[in-house]
Amino acid sequence: MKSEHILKGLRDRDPRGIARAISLVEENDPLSDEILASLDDSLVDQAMVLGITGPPGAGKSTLTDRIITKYRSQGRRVGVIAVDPSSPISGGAILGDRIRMMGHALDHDVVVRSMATRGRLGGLCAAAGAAMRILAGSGCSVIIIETVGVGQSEMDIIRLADITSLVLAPGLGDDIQAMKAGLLEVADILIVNKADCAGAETLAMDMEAIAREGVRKEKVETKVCMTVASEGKGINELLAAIEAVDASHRESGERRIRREKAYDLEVLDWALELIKPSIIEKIGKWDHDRKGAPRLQAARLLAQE
Ligand SMILES: Nc1nc2c(ncn2[C@@H]2O[C@H](COP(=O)(O)OP(=O)(O)OP(=O)(O)O)[C@@H](O)[C@H]2O)c(=O)[nH]1
Ligand SMILES: [Mg+2]
Repeated sequence: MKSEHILKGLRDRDPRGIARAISLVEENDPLSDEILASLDDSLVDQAMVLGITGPPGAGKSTLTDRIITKYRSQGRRVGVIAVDPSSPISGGAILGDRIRMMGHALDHDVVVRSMATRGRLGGLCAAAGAAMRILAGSGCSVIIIETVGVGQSEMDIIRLADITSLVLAPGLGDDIQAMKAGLLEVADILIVNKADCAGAETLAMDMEAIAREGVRKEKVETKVCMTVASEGKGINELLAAIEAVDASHRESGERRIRREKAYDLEVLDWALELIKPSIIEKIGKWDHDRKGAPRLQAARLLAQE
């Protein structure tokens, strides 16, 4: 009965049903398989997954909000996965993102999902991948993943995206420099937001230079866009850049390659998820002497029938 109810909610594309389905899969509920198997794979294949990453305060959520508005005006249904590095207890940033997307709160064709990175038991890629599949399977043809580009788990999650954009803004400080390097490598589009603020031109020139140098090994041209997200400026140009990258990735086969890598990443994450309970059970039952390095004990435990 429960299962029918959940599956109906998904079929009806009811935001609450979708949220419930994502939660169940995230919690590894026994219904997970049924939920995931009910999804239309062709919708998942066709959806465009856009990663938006960058330092705190660069304007990622404000941009996301503007991008949603544009896609909605084209009649497309949009899903958002907001990955929140803050504590799940304080919930500050989750609330922030929710509030900023309030403009779409009553729109049933915008489905926002927050996901905390801390305090979670399971793999983030597994959970985010499942959320992406459920959102796409329930008709979202655009899925935006917003992450603050810091930790490794966030670098991993960005690999789930078909297209990655890095949002920067002038005056965000030196710590950004360090993280930029890694992110620049994966970014297809460099967005200089807060173009209304001092230093934006210089930043954009720096980014243009970096884009020309070709930081990335496989080197597809990196685009640089300037935006004032708070005023909705530069959004049409940004969308055009996104569409262009998408088209070129589809044509060159890059999109398929990324999807395959992302798929493998999800499989790995799920495999670790699924094996965990049995290991925990083994450890619970294991009568060992706690002598020697724990690493050796772990190897012995795994070798045990
Ligand atoms: N001047 C100016 N302010 C902007 C612009 N875009 C966003 N802001 C402001 O910058 C602040 C941060 O914007 P957010 O969209 O929350 O930034 P974020 O990157 O999502 O931040 P986190 O989610 O906390 O990492 C807000 O006060 C926005 O109103 C812009 O283009 N120009
Ligand atoms: Mg944000």
